[in-house]
Amino acid sequence: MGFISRGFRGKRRDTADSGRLPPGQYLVNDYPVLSAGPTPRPNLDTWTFSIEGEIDTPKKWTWQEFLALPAETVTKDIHCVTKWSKFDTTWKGVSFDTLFEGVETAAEYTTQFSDGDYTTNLPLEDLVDGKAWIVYEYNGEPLHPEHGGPARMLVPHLYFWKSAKWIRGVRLDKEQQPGFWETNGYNNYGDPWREQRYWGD
Ligand SMILES: Nc1nc2c(c(=O)[nH]1)N[C@H]1C(S)=C(S)[C@@H](COP(=O)(O)O)O[C@H]1N2
Ligand SMILES: [Mo]
Repeated sequence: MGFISRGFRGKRRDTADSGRLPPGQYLVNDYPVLSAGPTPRPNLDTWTFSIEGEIDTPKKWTWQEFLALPAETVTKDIHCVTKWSKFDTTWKGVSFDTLFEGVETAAEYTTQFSDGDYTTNLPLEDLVDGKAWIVYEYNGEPLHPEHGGPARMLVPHLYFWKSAKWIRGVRLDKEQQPGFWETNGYNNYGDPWREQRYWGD
């Protein structure tokens, strides 16, 4: 290992944006849809977002309460494990730092759960310090149902399967609980810069 010479790295940096594209990925301009099942259409009158599990008093917001939380607009590159990447996607939503304000927990892990039974797991530290959001607008428009509307996760520093669509909550876990793709052979962590696509990568 460690066979990447300075010359090789220098050459790659000459290519426009090469430093932005993780290994093995290619750029797309359109916005592919990747869903493991049908598109859920939750009723916003009964929709809630919760934080539960290892927390003394679970937190829960209705859709109206969620929209009233301080929101941010962020522009990020996203990377799907099926090898497409898309640069400069713009989203509006609430950061996990805002959602976790005042939360005390002994948990170091989390599981995100969604309408349609999709789950994905992440270390708690990957959700905080400006790394993750629950977003409800894409390019200034309400998030399309196929892309996870009414609200989805955005965790752009990991492969995009870690960004659960149709998110309904986060469970704080003491132990890691592999989610839907993680129990189907995909990597437990999913760092695109280390090409952690499959279990064992
Ligand atoms: N609930 C749910 N979230 C999901 C998925 C899914 O099948 N169900 N697919 C994941 C995968 S593999 C990717 S690449 C992105 C795709 O998001 P998009 O359809 O908006 O491109 O959503 C992720 N989140
Ligand atoms: Mo994906």
